[in-house]
Amino acid sequence: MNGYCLATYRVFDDKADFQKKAQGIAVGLTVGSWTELPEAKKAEMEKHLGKVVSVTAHEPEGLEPGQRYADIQIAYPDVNFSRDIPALLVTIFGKLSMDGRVKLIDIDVSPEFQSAFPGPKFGLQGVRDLVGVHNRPLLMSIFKSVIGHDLSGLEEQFYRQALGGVDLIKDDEILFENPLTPLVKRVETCMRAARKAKETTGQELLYAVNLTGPTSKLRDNALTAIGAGANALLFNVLSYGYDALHELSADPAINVPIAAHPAMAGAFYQSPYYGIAAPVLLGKLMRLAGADLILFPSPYGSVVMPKEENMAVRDVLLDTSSSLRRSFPVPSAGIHPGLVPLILRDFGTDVVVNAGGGVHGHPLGTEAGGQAFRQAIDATLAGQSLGDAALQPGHDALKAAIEAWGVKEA
Ligand code: 1AE
Repeated sequence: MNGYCLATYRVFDDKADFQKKAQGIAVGLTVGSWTELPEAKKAEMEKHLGKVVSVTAHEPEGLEPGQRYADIQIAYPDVNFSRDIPALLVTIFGKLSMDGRVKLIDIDVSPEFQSAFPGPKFGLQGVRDLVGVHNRPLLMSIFKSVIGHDLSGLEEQFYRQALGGVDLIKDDEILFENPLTPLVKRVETCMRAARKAKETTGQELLYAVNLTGPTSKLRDNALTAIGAGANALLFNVLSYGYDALHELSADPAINVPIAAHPAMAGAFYQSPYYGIAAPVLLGKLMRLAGADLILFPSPYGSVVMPKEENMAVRDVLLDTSSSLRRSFPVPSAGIHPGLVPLILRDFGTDVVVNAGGGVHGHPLGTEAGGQAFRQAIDATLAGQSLGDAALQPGHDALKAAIEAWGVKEA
């Protein structure tokens, strides 16, 4: 519908008249009241009135109490809100998010609304270009054991990760500005380690430093990090809000990719009855706000997102029908080399394999951790089982990883 943003809700209610409920939402979140308005006023307010697009009830015979629901789609006139994500979210799911068992399960913004958002500055292709890798999934490693470590500890950790053949290294999301590893010194130290590792590996590497601090200082801190040599940023989007990400990603001076961390996402998407569905929360809104890489739990690791939901997030990030650049999916948490066949089966090659413990916890050390992942990726792309690949000469790293963590073959 031209000039309207669409929101779809799943509303659970054992008794409600869902048509009436839908009308209540459409009117309540737009003009406030309708039937009581005089005819002349109605004509004037018509362009501001939300419209019920569809109501699909799920109420088969013998339904358990608490399971009766309807999917309700409402169209909201663009003219009611400014072209920013806070205004959109407050309109479509502000007060409503607190009004009973209702979950926002989809959003379709109008082309006019979307035109205010450039989306990811680099996107999947741009990130591939920066690291010079086009024919395989990328590999990212996460700094672990960072709190309480000084710069020399961090440098050694960075160097070991880089030697293992990873394409990206990201800060742990819980590393903030601190006296032991302050931002500028941290970036300088890590980028020095990256250059040193490149002498051996010949490989380009992105370091996503954690962009933190009060909202009013984010831009300055990003520019300071970039000035010190940072070639990527990590950002805890949900604790700041999508608009903070949008401001950063749309800023021409912030000319490095931004990786969105999903910290706090579980508070929004996990309940079937409340919150915002993962494909909207970690998919559509993150891409719209400009995240180049998006981390989210996988269906196989230590923090698990149901498979169907996970594939829906993937589909949103890789959807080529959008005019926005694609965002790189980064299924994460508890990933080890034995999961690589599953990740590649479900995501194909346009994925970033990402691990912290699965790199640093490798029995032969951090460097072998990266190597084991690269060997697992190469073997899977070649159609070889990890068990067979591990027996090949030079594959001790993969062999040790499989002995430690096992394999889940696709
Ligand atoms: C879903 C985010 C995962 C993350 O940020 C993280 O640090 C994972 O660490 P590992 O791979 O589970 O050790």
